[in-house]
Amino acid sequence: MAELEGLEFGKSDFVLLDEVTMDQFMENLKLRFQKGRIYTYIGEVVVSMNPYRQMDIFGKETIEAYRGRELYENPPHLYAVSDAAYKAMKRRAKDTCIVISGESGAGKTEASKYIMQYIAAITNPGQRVEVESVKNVLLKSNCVLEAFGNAKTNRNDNSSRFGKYMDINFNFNGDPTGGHINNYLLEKSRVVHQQQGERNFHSFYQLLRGGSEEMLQSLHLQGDPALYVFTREGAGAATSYNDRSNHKAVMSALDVIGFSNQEITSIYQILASILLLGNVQFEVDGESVQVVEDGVVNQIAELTATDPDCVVKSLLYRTVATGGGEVIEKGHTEQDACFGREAFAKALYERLFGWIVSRINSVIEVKNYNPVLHGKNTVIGVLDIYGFEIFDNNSFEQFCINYCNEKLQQLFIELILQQEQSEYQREGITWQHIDYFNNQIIVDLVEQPHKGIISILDEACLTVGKVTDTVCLESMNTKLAQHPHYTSRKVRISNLLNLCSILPTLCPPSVCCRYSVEGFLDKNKDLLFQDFKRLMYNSANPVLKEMWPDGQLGITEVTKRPLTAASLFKNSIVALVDKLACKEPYYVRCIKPNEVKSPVLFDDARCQHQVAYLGLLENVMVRRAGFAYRQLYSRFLQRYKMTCEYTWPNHLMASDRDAVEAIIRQHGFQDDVAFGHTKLFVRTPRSLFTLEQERAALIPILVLFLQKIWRGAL
Ligand code: AD9
Ligand code: MG
Repeated sequence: MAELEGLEFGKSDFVLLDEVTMDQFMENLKLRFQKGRIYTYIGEVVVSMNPYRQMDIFGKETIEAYRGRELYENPPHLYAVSDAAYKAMKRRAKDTCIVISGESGAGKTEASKYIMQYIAAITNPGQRVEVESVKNVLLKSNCVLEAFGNAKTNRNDNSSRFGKYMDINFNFNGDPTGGHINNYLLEKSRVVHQQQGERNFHSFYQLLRGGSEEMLQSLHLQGDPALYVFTREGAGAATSYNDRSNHKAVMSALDVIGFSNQEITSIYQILASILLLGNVQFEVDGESVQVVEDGVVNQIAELTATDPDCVVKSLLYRTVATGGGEVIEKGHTEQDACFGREAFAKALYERLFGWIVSRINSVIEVKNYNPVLHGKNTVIGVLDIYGFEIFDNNSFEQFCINYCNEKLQQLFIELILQQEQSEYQREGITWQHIDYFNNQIIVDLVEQPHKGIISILDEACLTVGKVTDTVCLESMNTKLAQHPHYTSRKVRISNLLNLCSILPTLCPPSVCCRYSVEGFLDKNKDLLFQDFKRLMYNSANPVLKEMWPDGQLGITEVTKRPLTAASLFKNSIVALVDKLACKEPYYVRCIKPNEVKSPVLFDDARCQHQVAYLGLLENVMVRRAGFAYRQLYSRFLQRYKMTCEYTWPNHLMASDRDAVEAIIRQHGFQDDVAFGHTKLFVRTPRSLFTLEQERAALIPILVLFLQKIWRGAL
């Protein structure tokens, strides 16, 4: 067993602080960070500091030390909470989930990888081939999804630009049998534009810098990101991410996962087509718009297995149905052509990403599962979603990401804080109410039907005629004028116009998150001309065709408006929250120690702000006033009655509650428990541990005893 930490490392659980004040909390957090103790508990919640350096606390030996142990037997670690989630799943057949939250760069994705590695390491001791292969695919999928879904931002060199929720399925042995990945709102606008200092998705640079000469030649590419409009802005951006070696890793991971050669080639052909699309230029020629250079278009046509004339046509014209049902071709303006080309590039990438995820899912989905033969199929979910972001210029993407974080924070509040408090009240346990900020008001501001921001945006998108972002902002201003968390200004600050501000809970009270609504409507409509869809559906490459099933619809058949981007996102987040809410949750709350990626700097103000918005202090208060464990009297009695002479084999007391009281008294735990109406509440897990140990020691004696009875020896 690993050594427990000495006091010089501070308190390993914030619950043990002398006083629960922000000062003491911060002092402990800082001390532990400085001493290289990056994990600290609040009960079962792990508070994790990003160390910004490699630590020797991961790997085989440490995994062994945590395997099967209880939380309080070892120093705090992600492995301990992973084990707790695994044990709950295996012993009690509970579906569990591990929710990792924190702002951008706080260490969520790294944490999720350690959790996955731990689960992979402790399962399948028999090394069964089919289980090993599932584990392998689950681990390898990370590398592929990161390549296509992550990018360098100004806050994180490897920032997740999509949300990821992965379910791992287990059989009754506790071995992984498969899994499923849900992805959320990829930030596809990055494909065509990046902010200064940022990059496009890693996959492009990997291909350009890591692809062999032969590969690049076959894709009509040259290995320099500065040559392509979509990658040139980020071509010089310094990053700790190694494109070359990661390209190799991705190629090998695709192979291990089971992508065929044709599929792998298609993936890179699509990436190349996107890069080339960025270099297509238009010019106005008299009345009409032309493509400047046919060569690039021919290359795109070759890579997408389509007809060059059709590519040109879809870039320059759109097919529309007139009121009378007549189908005509309408030439684009230069502006429309540019808009169409960018929308096409974004959609190509988004569909490619979605297809990669579903292809991985088809490999890992649980097949031939028979509950009668294999027992209950249980699940551990791991959620790693983009963190809360405030940039100088915040747009639709930040609005969605921040809404999602508010929603997850609300789930945390509901599950950890509200539920605890209301259960104590229900059970009649003396309890001092703790005030915390309930962020329902912000969630409502965004998602409420009719009055919420998403509804207002959707309404503007559905209105026939030219509704501009400014008009939509005015509509928000009217409808939300009285809202305490909404303000708006139509001012020019640097180059931003048309701002609306939301005062989120997930940032310090003095700061509001200011969004520029320019482009909101276009991004919400997410319009892609049907001509591109048809072009791709008619590709001779079956992989590409499969990604565009909606391209088979004729122009007059497309009548239903698709849901807007914000509504689709909202629906997926609501579904995610429902999914999480029915599982037993475990939390990892990540904190970023500073803005400069330093392993030694503890920025007091930045850390305190994160502690505040994550509600960690309230969490400690609830936990301290609260009880680590609770159980119905009948269940508790059944499990521990053998440890007490008054209750074994049966008790003669008036109620189960009295019998439980007898067990507690016999062990001297009176000060550590409270008796509710229907449940026993235990403050520290140590009492329970003692009972468990006694029970474990008694079981062999009992078995022997029973065997003797059966044999008639007694
Ligand atoms: V974002 O919301 O996707 O932008 P994350 O996921 O919270 O963000 P990430 O896990 O990517 O952050 O961590 C950022 C960087 O911090 C990593 O690339 C590492 O360089 C560094 N990091 C984070 N956790 C660890 C760790 N346990 N050990 C070493 C770490 N370095
Ligand atoms: Mg991440």
